[in-house]
Amino acid sequence: MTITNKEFPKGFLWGGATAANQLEGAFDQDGKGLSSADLVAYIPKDQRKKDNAIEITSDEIEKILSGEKVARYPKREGIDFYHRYKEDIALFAEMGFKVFRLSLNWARIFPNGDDQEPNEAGLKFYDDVFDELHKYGIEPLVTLSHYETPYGLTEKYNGWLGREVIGCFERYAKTVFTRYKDKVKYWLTFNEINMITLSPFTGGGIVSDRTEHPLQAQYQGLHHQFVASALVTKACHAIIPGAKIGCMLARMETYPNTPNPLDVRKAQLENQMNLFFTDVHARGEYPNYMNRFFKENQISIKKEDGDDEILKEYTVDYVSFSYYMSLTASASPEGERAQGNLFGGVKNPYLESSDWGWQIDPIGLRIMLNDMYDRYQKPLFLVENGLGAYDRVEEDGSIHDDYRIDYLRKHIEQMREAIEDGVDLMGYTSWGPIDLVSMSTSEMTKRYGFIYVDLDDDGNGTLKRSKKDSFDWYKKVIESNGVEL
Ligand code: BGP
Repeated sequence: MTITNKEFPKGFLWGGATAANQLEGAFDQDGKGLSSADLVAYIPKDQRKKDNAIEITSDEIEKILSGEKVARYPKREGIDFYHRYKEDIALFAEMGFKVFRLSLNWARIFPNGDDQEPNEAGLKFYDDVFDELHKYGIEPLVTLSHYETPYGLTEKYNGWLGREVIGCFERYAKTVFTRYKDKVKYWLTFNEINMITLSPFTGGGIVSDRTEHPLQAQYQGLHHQFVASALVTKACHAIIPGAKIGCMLARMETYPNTPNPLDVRKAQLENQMNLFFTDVHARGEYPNYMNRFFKENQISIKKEDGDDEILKEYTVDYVSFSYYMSLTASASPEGERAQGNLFGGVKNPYLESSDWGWQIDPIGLRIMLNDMYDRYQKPLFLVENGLGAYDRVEEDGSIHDDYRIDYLRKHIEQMREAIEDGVDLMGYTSWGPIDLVSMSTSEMTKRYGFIYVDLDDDGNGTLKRSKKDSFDWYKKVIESNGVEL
């Protein structure tokens, strides 16, 4: 424990972040329809093409839907939050959470995505979760779409490629704003909206082999998400006075490998390609630097009359992002590659990496926060950050995760520095406060939690929850409002 004597601003929102598809389980209970995440099967590491298991082909979909057993489906099972949310929320409350980030599983509420009426059982589940949170004074922070596009929309429209999906999303959002207007005041539209251009099925329910020009399809789907995000921002303000609604980006701060102007330019370009998504949300228009990319890749975005005005008028209240690591760009193809969560780059010799090759860079967080605040002049919210690691359970059941404490402490220190630099940071929700299924690997062994869940990669385990050392540490951090790190 480090004592800093420096408190975070009053009302700073400390907590943790999750997503329905990695947490809830109960994928087919109480009227829920299938979502994109439910189709993602577990592909053993040695059989994976890339370092992730989240894309899918038409053939694979057919096999899965015909009942052919591909492997197991960890995201369908989650960690059974659906039935254990009371126990889990009590543990979050014990840590003193001020806020809990969760997503609503769209297909739990509109099973096919485009149903005329919502599924009452789905709405009721989230009512119960919000009531439980409020019992302990925890504010929900709700993501409307976290890789959970209802599969029915893939069948009908190839996911977000279809403009019709904007209307379906609006209906869903208006339904939940109306239903939860007295229970939820912090909202996010799309989790890591840049995912649609990295993994279009996970990010937007788009099956690439059903498109003629996959890149064009990704950016067209993204345009529909931008318009939908702006329209629901408008609806949120109309339905819930005083609510705050933001966007969310997987932020990748990218450094040049050397002062060689070619490397500097490469890093600039990669940062632009990453910031493009928040630029549209926060500034309300497509930035000029994208024109060249669209031209060189024969991408032409089909817009309808009024789209530009909608983007301009309904910008977000705050900008949120995930930050796990930084990247380094080199104009020359040589050099040792660093691994990342769908992102690459060359290895930065000044940084250590996690067991999954993600380069750990707390100072990069300070740099990024300064840059983002400077760029947007809107409040920022760090809604995902953490260390995916292997945990060992000792014979007496204890788990000594000092490596996790070290990672989090260093990042929180840099957040404080950024606040002192003048950045307006609303809060911090570390990723996976309770162990959950990994997004990129569909495994359980990559753990982020303060709370351990007894479940392995093959789905064996009692699902019992237990506290790691980091549990008491984070409790103190929150209790002291960041003074005791
Ligand atoms: C983000 C996603 C999360 C999450 C996290 C950690 O990209 O928004 O859903 O899981 O990364 O990634 P992983 O689970 O692959 O370690």
